[in-house]
Amino acid sequence: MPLARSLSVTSLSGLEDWDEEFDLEDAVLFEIAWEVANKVGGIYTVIQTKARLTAEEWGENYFLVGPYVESNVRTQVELIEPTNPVLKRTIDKMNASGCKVYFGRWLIEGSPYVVLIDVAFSAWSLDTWKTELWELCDIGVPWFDREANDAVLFGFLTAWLLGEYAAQSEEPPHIVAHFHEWLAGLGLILCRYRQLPVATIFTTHATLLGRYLCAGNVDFYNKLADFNVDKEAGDRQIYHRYCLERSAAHCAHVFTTVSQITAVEAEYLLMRKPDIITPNGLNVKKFSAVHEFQNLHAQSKHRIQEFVRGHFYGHLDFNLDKCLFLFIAGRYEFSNKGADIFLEALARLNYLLRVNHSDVTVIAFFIMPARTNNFNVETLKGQAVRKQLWDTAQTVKERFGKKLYESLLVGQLPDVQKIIDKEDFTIMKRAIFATQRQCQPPVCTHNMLEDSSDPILNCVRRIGLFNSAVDRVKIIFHPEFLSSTSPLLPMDYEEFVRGCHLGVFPSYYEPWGYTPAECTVMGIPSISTNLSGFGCFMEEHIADPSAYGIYILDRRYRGGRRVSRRQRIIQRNRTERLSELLDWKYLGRYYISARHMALAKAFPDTYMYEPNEPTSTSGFSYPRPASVPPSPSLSRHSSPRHSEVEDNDEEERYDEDAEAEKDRKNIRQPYALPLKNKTSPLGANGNGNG
Ligand code: G6P
Ligand code: 1S3
Repeated sequence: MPLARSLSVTSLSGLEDWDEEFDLEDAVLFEIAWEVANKVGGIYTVIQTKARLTAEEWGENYFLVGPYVESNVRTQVELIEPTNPVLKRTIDKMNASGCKVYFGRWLIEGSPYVVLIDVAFSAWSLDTWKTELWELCDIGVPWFDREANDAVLFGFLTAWLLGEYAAQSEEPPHIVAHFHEWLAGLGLILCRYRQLPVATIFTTHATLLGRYLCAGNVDFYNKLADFNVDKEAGDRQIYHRYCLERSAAHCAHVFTTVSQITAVEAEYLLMRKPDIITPNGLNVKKFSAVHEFQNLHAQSKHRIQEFVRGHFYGHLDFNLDKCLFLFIAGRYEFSNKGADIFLEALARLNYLLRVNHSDVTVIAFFIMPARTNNFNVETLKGQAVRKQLWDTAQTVKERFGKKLYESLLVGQLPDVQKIIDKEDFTIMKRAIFATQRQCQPPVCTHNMLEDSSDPILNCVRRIGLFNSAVDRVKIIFHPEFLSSTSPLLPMDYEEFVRGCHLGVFPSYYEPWGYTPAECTVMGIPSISTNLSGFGCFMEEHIADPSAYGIYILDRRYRGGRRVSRRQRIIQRNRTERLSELLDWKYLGRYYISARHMALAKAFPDTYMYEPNEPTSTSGFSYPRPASVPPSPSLSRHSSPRHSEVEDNDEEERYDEDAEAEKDRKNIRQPYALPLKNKTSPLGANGNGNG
């Protein structure tokens, strides 16, 4: 019998002390998800950003398994011959038996290997496999549920892959298979049923029932303990999906979810308490110079300002330098993502700005994809008019420059009365006439297919924010994800976020919430809620989140405060300093723990798991910044001037550096703080062995 190996991970308090004695040499890791090389939502971001760290740990023995989607493969995957001889035999065997399985490298950071399975090619087996599923565990999948049919095909094919891999191995293999979300869950159920030598992990990124119940106007969090889950799932015609999800959670050696709040939800709705919480990280890019990311903000902001110049042509009666850009982005779930609260808050903010005769204008962007018939004419025209004005200015400038040059050549100053001639005036007047507009700047940039029933547009109609001149809050609804090739706003999402002043994500249902986390690592302050995994995580680990630009709402209305440019710059610096907390370099340890726990449960003779390892994210706290708080209501200004006027940039930079230095001294090693609470309510008490 091989020697038992132990894993001891000191604690959350010492990043450097991560003492890992697990010998993974003969083990292989398969990570299975519908979103491998296939962008549908947030799970894609988890897998894509985590890949580099996992590939570093597992090297040649790490394989991501996902569906084969031709358009994705063409742009993201380099198909190659399998490098691992056992996997090559496995894939050859499956392909010889009527499957289509591909192998390649996913062209992302870490270049992980991917095994992509063409589920449509095996659709002829659907009925047989559905019958087997019914006979095995009484789960009947209706013919009309396309997504569930895909889940059945994907599940049987992934279980086949893992079983075949075990069969093709010469030595008994140590396989870890990590399944994400219900769509991949059936593969796990079949692994356990067939008693494959596989250590299984199931991670849920949201529960099916949670998502459905929250979207349906239910007092979700207060009634969590009272739901009749079978009935609720049946009423929503998702009982078969729910059964797949719940079985996967129960069959797994290790069950994990992305946040404490979803852990509680899972305990009530899936009836199993997660063993470990695996919060979502990001790959953080740190800049060597302090100002580098501030400069990126300024550059991106100028590009958004250009778009605004076009969108509001003929109505540009506000000062763009005093214009703040707010945004909400994500899957279009109106109330789950908090778009309803955001609109209500904007209506109130508009009122406050108007009655106070403020010279600040707030432009709120809604980036949420909906069904459309492409851009609308008025929006495209705005950008065309802006471009025409730019071209006109360039033409006049060139003619002006030429005349000036010629005059200087002959040793004369030009006659300023004549240097712009009649023709110049004519083209300039024509350009100005072109900016006349009979209608208000549009709220929506696209032709909506369901315009009359669209929840954002209906709410805008109710609160009456139609981009009129008197309103200090303007709204732009862009019902499509951003792209750098767009003729309207040619920026990718990251550039856009960098150019904004605040991300607003007042979600009601949000297991984690990548959007505020992405803002944080780019140094952009954000609003989230204490109903989102991210918000709770930050509240737990940062002594004063709002001092760092992490505003966590408890879904109660809070009024806006006047904040100067200097304070915004300081706030961005502080926010960006939190990014290491969200880096996979740090958060990846929870995935490592989950794998070790699963290996120890599945192969107890070979592996031993010591539960002194952190099994929840509790245990450290990021201190309050040493420097003055950013809010005018709390801070004392170094000079009275700051309270009234926007500062000039040179002076700001001086303050900014001093501020950063003070904070750096205070938070040099955030993880070196004493452990607050070693015993987590979600300790290592999994019940997945049965
Ligand atoms: C960055 C730039 C400054 C610019 C400032 C604008 O800090 O480095 O040059 O003045 O952004 O900040 P604001 O919050 O007004 O967009
Ligand atoms: C889910 O995606 P969503 O936007 O449907 O998974 C994400 C990744 O774990 C998570 O960040 C998000 O809160 C969930 O809701």
